[in-house]
Amino acid sequence: MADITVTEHLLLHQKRTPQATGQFTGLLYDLILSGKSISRRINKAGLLDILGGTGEVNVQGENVQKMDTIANRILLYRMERCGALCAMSSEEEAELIRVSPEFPRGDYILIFDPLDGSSNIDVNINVGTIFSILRRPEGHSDEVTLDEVLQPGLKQVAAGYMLYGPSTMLVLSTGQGVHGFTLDPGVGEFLLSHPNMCIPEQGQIYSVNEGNWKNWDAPAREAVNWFHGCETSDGKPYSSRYVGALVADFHRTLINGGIYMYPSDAHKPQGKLRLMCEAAPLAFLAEQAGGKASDGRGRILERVPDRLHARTPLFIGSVKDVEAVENIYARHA
Ligand code: AHM
Ligand code: MG
Repeated sequence: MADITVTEHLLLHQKRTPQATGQFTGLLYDLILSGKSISRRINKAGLLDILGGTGEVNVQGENVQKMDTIANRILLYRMERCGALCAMSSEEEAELIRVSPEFPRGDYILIFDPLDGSSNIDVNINVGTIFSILRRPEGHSDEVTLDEVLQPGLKQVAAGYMLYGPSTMLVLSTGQGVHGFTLDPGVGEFLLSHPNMCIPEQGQIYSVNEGNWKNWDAPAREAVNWFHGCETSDGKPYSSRYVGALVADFHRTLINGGIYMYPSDAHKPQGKLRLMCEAAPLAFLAEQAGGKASDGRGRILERVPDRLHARTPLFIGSVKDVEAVENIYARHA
């Protein structure tokens, strides 16, 4: 099984899709190549003087890390030239990026968080790149409009992430289940290591930044409190785990089950996480793996963003754990 490369996997998918032109496969190929370049830089970050901040603050009001900028540039440079895209949106860029007319343009739109969890990088803890791929609606004029990009997560044609951890992994869904690939650095290829990933129906772990407790409203407190009192099937209390890098906390949840929560709070009334480049792609993966993703009151994938950097509360993971939270929010409606 570990002999199947991601390229072979993508070509198989292309063969099974009669209308495929190869544009989408080419897009994913270039995205994966960008991920390998980022992974290589991260592996050597402590040796290359690329740790720490740049001194700038990004569009999200967060301190920009040097590696944020490097990962963003790697993705923008390669993906603008891939021939499959008409537009891109990055967590690090305020505006929509339209592919320059000097490059061939395609039908797809790429949304990404170049380096999620980047405040962890100085302490050598997991970070990752999260991506979402949309198709441009038909019947458009030449210039891509913002309205064409502001699509609900349900419309994603693919989503995934590259996790730069003890191993570099690619987790991908093109709408036919979720598959995980591990980078073999010796051969420079991602090999299929986790076919058909499924989230257990109920987990044993809850993941949330409890430092925000005093700023939460009643339903958020009640939801977290519910997991304090929750027991696993063998009568043990739920464990608490919080890396502080969504991509890493989600990856654990995808494999082991449980729930990741980032509710809104008094300082972040819309929530912290970005709908288009963080919540929607992970919600797509969660649902494809048999799990659930909610903003407490409804399905993340049905949320229509009103702007590129719209934020949302997020509750994601095992079906039963996310339903428990939704029930609490419904009682407070
Ligand atoms: P980032 O994309 O700039 O790294 O910000 C998002 C991160 C998530 O990865 C993580 O889950 C969350 O912010 C942590 O926030 P907090 O430090 O408030 O717990
Ligand atoms: Mg992020």
